[in-house]
Amino acid sequence: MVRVALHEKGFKYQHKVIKLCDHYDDADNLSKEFLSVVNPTGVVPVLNINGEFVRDSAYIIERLDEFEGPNQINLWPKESDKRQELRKWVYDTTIDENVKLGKSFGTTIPLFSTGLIEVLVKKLKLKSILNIILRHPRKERKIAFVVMYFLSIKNRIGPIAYEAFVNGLIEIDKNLDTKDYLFKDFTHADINLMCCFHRLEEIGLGPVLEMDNFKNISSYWERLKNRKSYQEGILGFTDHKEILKEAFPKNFNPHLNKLKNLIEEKNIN
Ligand SMILES: N[C@@H](CCC(=O)N[C@@H](CS)C(=O)NCC(=O)O)C(=O)O
Repeated sequence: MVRVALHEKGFKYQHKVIKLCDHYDDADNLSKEFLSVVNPTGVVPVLNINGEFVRDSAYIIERLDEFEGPNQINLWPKESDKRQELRKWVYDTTIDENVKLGKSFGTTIPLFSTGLIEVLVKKLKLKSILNIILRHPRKERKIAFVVMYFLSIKNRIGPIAYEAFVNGLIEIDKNLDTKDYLFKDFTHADINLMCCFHRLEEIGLGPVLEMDNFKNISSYWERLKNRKSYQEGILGFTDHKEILKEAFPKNFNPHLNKLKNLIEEKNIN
């Protein structure tokens, strides 16, 4: 999300990819330096803006928008009532730390991605799991990684997210009835949805975005994919095809048909 925002604004930036503890044995995000200097909560992204480490993607993008970039685009409106409305959408479509997983549209996505994370966690050495237990500052993530390592949650956890996911799509579709983007002009909330939808495609849930029940979502998704920032910030950057193939063979996601049925049941059109 932050990379897409940087490209939308046209900023030049340096990036450093670090090794996360759910992917790698030699985790950078649990190192003493990372936890003491970069981010005490042990997560990415973090953006160094003029010497200040700014954390949490939603807050980072709002801060970034205070600067005028070469592309002269504003991702946030000026008026306070519109900012208030956008803030609601932004936090609804990201991993908001104050919301229980699976209770907002944004927090449903990591639950559907559990299959991917579990494949990675199961490859870790036992020593790395002990490192997570000892050092990870986030209790709920620590527990999730340990359970994924010794047991399996990938098929059980998705259903928790069904309701908020479907309601989120209904709400998004409704909002697009008269507009090309959620708020007429492209904003921070559209960046979040670009990333959520991209992840859904990666994990085999893309077909829900094409359903006839949603009149507006598939053309909106096309519009998002046609932005240069999608190419530059997402497609040109991520490369985890092999691991996706392993986690979701033939791009099959076990939740797809259940979600489609639920959408049909709600008789949305
Ligand atoms: N609310 C945070 C969530 C950040 C987050 O969950 N980052 C994940 C990667 S997408 C992470 O750092 N995971 C490593 C870990 O939990 O140990 C944000 O939006 O920046």
